[in-house]
Amino acid sequence: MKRIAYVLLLSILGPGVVAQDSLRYWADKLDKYIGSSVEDYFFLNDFWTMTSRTYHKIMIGQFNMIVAGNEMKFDATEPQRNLFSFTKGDIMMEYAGTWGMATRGHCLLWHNQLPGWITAGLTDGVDNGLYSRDTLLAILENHITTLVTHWKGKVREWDVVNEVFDGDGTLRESIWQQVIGDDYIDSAFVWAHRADPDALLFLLDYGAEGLNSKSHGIYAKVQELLGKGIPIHGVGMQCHLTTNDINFYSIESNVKRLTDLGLLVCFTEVDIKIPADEFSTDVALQRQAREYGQLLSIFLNCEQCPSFVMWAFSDNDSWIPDHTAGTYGQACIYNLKYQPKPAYYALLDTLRAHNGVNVGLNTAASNPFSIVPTLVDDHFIVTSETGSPEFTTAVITDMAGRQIVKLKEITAGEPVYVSALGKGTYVLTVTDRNDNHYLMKFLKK
Ligand code: 9MR
Repeated sequence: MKRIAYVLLLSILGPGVVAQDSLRYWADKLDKYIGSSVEDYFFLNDFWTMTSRTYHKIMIGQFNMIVAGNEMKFDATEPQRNLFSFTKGDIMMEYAGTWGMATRGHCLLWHNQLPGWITAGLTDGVDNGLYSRDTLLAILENHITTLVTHWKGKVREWDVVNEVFDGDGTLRESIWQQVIGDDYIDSAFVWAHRADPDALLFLLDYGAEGLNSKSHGIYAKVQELLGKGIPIHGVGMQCHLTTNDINFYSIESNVKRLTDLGLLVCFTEVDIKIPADEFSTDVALQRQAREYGQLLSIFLNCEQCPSFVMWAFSDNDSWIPDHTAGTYGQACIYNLKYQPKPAYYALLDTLRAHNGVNVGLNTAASNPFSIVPTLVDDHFIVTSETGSPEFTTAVITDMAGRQIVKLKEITAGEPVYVSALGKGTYVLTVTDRNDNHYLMKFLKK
């Protein structure tokens, strides 16, 4: 019954729903995947509401990649030993197929969202002897093989091991680690690869986007795995970030050292949360927009980075408010009512810029200054539709936030020359006498 409703909904939405000039449109042109996690609510229980219609319109219109938020995890897929349940995951993978989206599979192994029959092997977090190493290995092999075989050819990227590190870069003492030992990671990748040799296999974690103890531990581990010939293809950076607290330079460096090993890097659960005392302020929303754009640019500048996936696209569906007891929120690119936020336009403009279109970051929907800078080869001109405001500075930074050029006292309408700018994507920030900032992202060819 629910499946019929689902097919009907899709036919009502119609093929025209795949939007032009959307995130998806520009990402497709760059051979990149941009996506979002989805929750079963909009697939199973809430079909006929306007919200659901809006939700699917955005999902299909803006994204070319999908990941199930919960439905392919251990507790959802094997609630009882060797009794598998694939229905919800199937619906989502089918949806992806219908709408030409690529998929991520999340996740084969984690310490959370395990069924009770597995967690029964721990007492107060410590191995209680219920399972021997051999038994738990057999359980894990069966789980991984069954899932990957079931979705063979349908999942592009599997999150094989999720959050297996502690903050200090050592392996987390999960049930897998305690009962099996550290080599459970090696085995997990081998089994996944055997079941679908074409799937790309990832190790992912949170809080390890930049250079820190955890990411050093991950770096050492993936080097070790590669050295042993274990079939791992990439590292996932979850990117649950906080506004005003992101070191893009550090993230870029970490991406580089991992891709230098020949690995792929995916941004797999992006959101940028705002503290409650800054909710809905222009300053916070504009800053968040810049940050989304910067993160996306790091991704777009990286040839070995295929997928940029957000953990929900609307503040209405985000996990952040619950998880932080309301002290943070507004982390997504659409608001509670599914209206695009400045962050959405920042992603759109960043994608346009990487397609060679020079665009102001503050597009019609969010441009407070009516200033239209244009960058032609070695110079740019800042003009204003509202007269000729005076500008104090123009600063050009690269996508890691490093300042490349700073110019003082620029005048509206007059060309400003920027020589010595190498090829790449930059952000131009122009500040007027009232300390209003205008930002433009551009590609120097
Ligand atoms: O989005 C998921 C949320 O609905 C669940 O309640 C939560 C349970 O831990 O898991 C969320 O997804 C997590 C993801 O699987 C791994 N990284 C952190 C995500 C947010 O908690």
